[in-house]
Amino acid sequence: MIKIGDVAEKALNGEELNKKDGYALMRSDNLLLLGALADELRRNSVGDVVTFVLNRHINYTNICTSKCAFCAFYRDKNDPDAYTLSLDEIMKKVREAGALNVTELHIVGSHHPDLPFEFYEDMLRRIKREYPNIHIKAFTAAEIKYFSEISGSSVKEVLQRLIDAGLGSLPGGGAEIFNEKLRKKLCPNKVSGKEWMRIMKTAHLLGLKSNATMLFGHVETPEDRVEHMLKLREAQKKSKGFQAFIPLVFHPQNTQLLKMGLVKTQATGFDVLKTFAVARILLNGYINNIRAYWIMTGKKLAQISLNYGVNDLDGTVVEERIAHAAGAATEERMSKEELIRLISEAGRTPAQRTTTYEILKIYGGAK
Ligand code: V47
Repeated sequence: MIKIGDVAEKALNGEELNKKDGYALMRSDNLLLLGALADELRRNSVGDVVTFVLNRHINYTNICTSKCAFCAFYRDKNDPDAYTLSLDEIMKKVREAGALNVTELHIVGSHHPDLPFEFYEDMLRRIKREYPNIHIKAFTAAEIKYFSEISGSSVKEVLQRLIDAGLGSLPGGGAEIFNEKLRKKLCPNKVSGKEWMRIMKTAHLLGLKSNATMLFGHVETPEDRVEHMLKLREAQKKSKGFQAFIPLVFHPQNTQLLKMGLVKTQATGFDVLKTFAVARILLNGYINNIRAYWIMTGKKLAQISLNYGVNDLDGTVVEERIAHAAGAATEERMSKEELIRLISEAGRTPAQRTTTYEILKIYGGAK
């Protein structure tokens, strides 16, 4: 059996960890050791600065043909609470965001059966016409594949047309968990893991940066998580296009997974911190930004995760629908002041970043 101390030594010597090392880490209950190791690797690679972004999320529609078993956000066209925002309604939200001085819009929706591809191009063009300096991070790889299907264009053409219309980067959603057998149960109507990766590779070749997520705490095993992270590490060696890894804590309320009795609980704090620490240990030097999406971890655990390999706390968000449809108890927005307080009280240096991780402003320094 692999000893966790040996894996730690290997990691500290800068040796690349393999799958079995990863399994040993993820199977370990020695959270303090994992945390200390992740913290040391984080300190060596990115230092004490913890970044955040001033952003606003916009979910343009909840009407979706994909119907993933983990999702509580989607609706059928005829459901009473189904919605699709018009371009004018989207612009109203964009202007609200503009007034808050956000630098980033995070725009994702679903697989809408009727909207033409031109709707998405028009959306980007209208935003950019009024706010040429705002960064638009929009459309998951799953949406990109869907746009390619509805437009009859290749993924590359779709991405190029969106870039021409003002797309700045891709968010990391839709990755879920790469195990294809599980995906057949969880999201059979959506992009496969392999396709997700291929779309990201194409995007990176076109010069777009992207993030990568992993949805965890549902039916996956600890080994599935490790394999997911290692697939990202291998892809990153070639493309270098992933800017951040964001483990997303599964919320079961109102989902098929809960209704079918396949998931009854949510990942515990222990499990969440362990997953962050293992992500840092396996990805350090490859994807150096490990982000806590506080909407899904909760604010307090997000703050503690800063001792478990995390160096980035997402942003102001303003409006969040996906996790809240599934029972998230967090607020939907966090002020810049609160982000700064969480970070500095943890003894770290808060810094506002752009979407592409340039530092805009460093705040005061740690206590
Ligand atoms: O892909 C869906 C997840 C993702 C649930 O790249 C759920 O900057 C928990 O990707 N419980 C969308 N999670 C969110 C996302 C994201 C968020 C913040 C920042 C970035 C970024 C990306 O939400 C989906 C899916 O994996 N999700 N349902 C649920 N019940």
